[in-house]
Amino acid sequence: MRFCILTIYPEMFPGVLGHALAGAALREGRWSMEVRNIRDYALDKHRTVDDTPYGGGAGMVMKPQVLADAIDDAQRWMPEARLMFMTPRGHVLQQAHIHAWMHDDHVQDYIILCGRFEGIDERIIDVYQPIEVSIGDYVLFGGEVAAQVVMEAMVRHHRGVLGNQQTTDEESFALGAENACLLEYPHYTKPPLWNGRSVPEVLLSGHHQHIHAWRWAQAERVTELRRKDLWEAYCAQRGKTT
Ligand code: 6GU
Repeated sequence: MRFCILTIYPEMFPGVLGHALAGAALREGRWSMEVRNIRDYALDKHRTVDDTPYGGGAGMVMKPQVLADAIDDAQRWMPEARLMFMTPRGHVLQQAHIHAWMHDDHVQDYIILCGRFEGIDERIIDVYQPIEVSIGDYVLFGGEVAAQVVMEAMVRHHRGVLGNQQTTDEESFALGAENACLLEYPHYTKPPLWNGRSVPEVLLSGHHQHIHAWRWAQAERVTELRRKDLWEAYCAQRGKTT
């Protein structure tokens, strides 16, 4: 799996992805990342990448030709790559998207364009038709952190990166699969009694069927309480009444 990142802040990468499991997998070559500075495609002596918006208003807009040259260069390098543009106007990222992209065996290359300022010239979107991706309904300074969120979610699902495959498999009943999903059940570890609080008896029983049933019931309960949207989708899929 290969990523090509287009940004005016290349020093922000690999960022969090240089550490822990993702970082180890990067060093082992299980996934790779090439970071290109959009500013390198600016031709004037000040290396200008932005300009004032037509029609007036606050903020600056990234210039089309500089972006086009950066994207063209990345696409020459990765002709089959999926092009993504990080923007709060995009589709809000869901685990189902990660799942769909990861299981498309045809495309394992991704070019991720990180926007800054007020945005990019709309004609770039018209011409290149990137997948526009947001990580939630709030506004960040730019797409760099969001790109790392998308990459971490993908790297995490990449074969051989997660040591314990069961961790993702088990999530197919919690958040994870393409199906409607539930939030995670509560977890406990040693000691059995901490600060006067004990661990639910069933988890100490060694009875795997009972444990499974308890966890499932807990996952349903927490999902119904916290996330009516997920709960309704889950019930609809299972023909359950809410
Ligand atoms: Cl992808 N970019 C920015 N600038 N803000 C965001 C976002 C992306 N996703 C949520 N907020």
